[in-house]
Amino acid sequence: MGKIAELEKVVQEAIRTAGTTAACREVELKYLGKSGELTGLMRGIGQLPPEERPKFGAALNETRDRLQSLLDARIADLKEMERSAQYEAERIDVTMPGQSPRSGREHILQQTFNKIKQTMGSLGFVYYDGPELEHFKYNFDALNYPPDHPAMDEQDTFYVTDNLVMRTQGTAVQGRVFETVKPPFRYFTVGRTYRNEAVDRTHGHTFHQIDVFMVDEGISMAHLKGTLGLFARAMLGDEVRVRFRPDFFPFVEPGVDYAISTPKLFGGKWVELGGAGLIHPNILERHGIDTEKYSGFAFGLGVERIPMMAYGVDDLRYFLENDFRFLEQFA
Ligand code: FA5
Repeated sequence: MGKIAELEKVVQEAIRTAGTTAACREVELKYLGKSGELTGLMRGIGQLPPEERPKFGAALNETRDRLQSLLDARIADLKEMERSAQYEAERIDVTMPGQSPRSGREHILQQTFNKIKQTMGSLGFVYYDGPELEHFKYNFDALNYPPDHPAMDEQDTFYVTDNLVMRTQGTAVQGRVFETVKPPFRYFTVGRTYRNEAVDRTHGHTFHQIDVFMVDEGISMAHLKGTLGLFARAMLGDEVRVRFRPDFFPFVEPGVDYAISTPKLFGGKWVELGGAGLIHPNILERHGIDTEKYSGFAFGLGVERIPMMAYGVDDLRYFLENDFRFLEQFA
């Protein structure tokens, strides 16, 4: 009995000083488990006189039960302490200033492309994507440029081979479309264009153009004017005005250039946007289209000019320089 009491004290102390639940498990294994020391005492029961055995057994069982409850209570306490320590370590200070993630947004030119596509799509025009590295014949020949015509000098470009150029105008897709579809049709394209140009605030060597053209019965300058007016208002608001003046492009007859003005910007001054006209009969005939029945209009303009007019940007070089301070303004 003395041994039981002695061992009980040892185990009580071991439980008291066990600092973690893992240490408690060790105590349990060492003293209370199947091959623990307390159970070991039970094995000696055979050496006792028979009349003492029940008392000894009962005392041993009671002691083990007491120690087990003590241990269980200690484990519960420690678990609680460990959990609070973990909470404390993982605590989030909600009063700390936050770090807002940098959110991306579409480039202002991409926003403009999307709006163009939406607007022209809603007017029934089909999008066509042509290559930036273009055959000379689509960029010039198919557009009714006579050989060595000075109009080509206005669009001096980057030759990659004798027959391949970086396209100077979105109008180059016309020949590709004319070769594959028969009228009536309405198409538009938006994309990069290139010119070997002295770069300044309004001219880049790399820029973007939108080109629009349609062929149908009875198409006249009135359709051109109406479509361009709609387009300009959709892009720049209802106050925008459009002005046409005669101009020459080999692929239209009559040809015009057109400018827009809005009361809010650039003091209401006229700003040239692009060229337009009725598609030259030579081009229609070249593709076997009956010019007695069909006629068409076309217009093309610089995409950069649209956000320049919408936001009062006075230098188109900003658009391709990727300066966040500029780009972040266009949410
Ligand atoms: C043309 O490119 C004709 N293809 C437009 C056209 C289409 C006329 C269909 C008739 C029928 P132009 O060279 O004028 O035309 O250029 C049209 C517009 O593109 C210009 O008004 C300007 O807004 C823009 N642009 C031209 N060159 C540059 C440049 N280097 N940098 C930025 N924008 C330019």
